[in-house]
Amino acid sequence: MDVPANYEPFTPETLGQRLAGVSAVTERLGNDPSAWRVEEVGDGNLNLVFIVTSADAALVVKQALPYVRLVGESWPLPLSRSFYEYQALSRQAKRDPGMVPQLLHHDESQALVVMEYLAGFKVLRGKLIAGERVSGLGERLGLFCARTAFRGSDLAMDAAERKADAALFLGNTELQKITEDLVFTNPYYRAADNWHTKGLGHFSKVLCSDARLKTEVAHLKRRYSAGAETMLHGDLHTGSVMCTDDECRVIDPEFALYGPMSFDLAMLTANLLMAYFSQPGHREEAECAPYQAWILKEIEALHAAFTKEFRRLWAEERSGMLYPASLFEDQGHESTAALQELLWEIWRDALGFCGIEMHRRLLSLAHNADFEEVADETLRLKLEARTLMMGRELILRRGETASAAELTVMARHFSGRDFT
Ligand code: SR1
Ligand code: MG
Repeated sequence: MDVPANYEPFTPETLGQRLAGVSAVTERLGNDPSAWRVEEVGDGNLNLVFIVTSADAALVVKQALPYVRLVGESWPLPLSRSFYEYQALSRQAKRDPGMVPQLLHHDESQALVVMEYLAGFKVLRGKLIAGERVSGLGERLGLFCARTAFRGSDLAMDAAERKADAALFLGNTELQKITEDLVFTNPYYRAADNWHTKGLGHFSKVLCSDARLKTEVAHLKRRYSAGAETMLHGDLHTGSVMCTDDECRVIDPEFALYGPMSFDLAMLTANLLMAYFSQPGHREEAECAPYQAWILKEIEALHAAFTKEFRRLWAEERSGMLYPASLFEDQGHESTAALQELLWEIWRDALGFCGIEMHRRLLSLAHNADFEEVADETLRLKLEARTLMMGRELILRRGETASAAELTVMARHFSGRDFT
């Protein structure tokens, strides 16, 4: 793996000197690095994240390590993920302005991106565990998913430009391999780094011994790896969203790739459903029920906003080579049926990807704090079993769930069952 000779992982002690020569930084923080406070706050699986503060301003510095932070140096990982993250953020900033942190600087050899500090924002997963609401959450994220999916695809882009861009992101191979393995494969066999809550082994066996299920998962994995429709965030879970009480930003697109238009929407849906299923582990019944109802409403809002915005973009921005007006409107034919069929395909794929994400976060290597922070093991097992069983239903019967309202009815049904 290529690590430039001058690459060095920074520490709070060394980072200031390095940034002292970067005008995008000194314009904001001033010229005296000894007056800055540097704190390493990364709590994700892969990278270093620093907050650098001066008397006047603050910014965030994200640096890739040449290995997986969660595991250590035994699992090397290319520094180039920082380049892909920077490229993805630049595109998302154009496709849905204001929804990603402002980019200030990128240093490819140090695998480093400097960006806006989101003052007052907290990681969405933490807010969901704490029982905090975000007004307009589902709607705002639905707009983001629709705009990035549509505007990054052959529905809107110049075909040659899109192909060149897809070729660029093909280089993010190792990150895609993590998803191919950890998300689509490892939950369904005894992979070496799998782990799960005590007692969940029975449910793992139920999934591993279901050939029909594994066939559907294999179809969906093929969609993920060969369905290069649009530039995806690639890892859009609730740890990749930061919020205040009424605003959202999307961060961390280092898993970016060209893939199916449904994928980001699916990851978000799955992680909101996991927040929903885990709630009894975080609060008493009286508070739990209304908060769970709020999460389900936001899931419905996410899908309603996605569909509405996708329809609007179809009518107003369909200038790419797919479904051209020359074949439809220009000849006096409506394109409504084509749109409806495409939206149905997106929805159906999204339910399948959603089920798989619900499985991998409980059975594969990288789990979610939503469940990990439930101290009562008996309760955790019960909540996780419900989540796994609903994930299975989603994968196997994704063609039979017609709407987000039906999806939330299904979630209520599974949340009321005891599989243990
Ligand atoms: C080894 S990386 C594990 C997980 O962390 C990232 O956030 C992705 O979700 C990946 O699957
Ligand atoms: Mg991440």
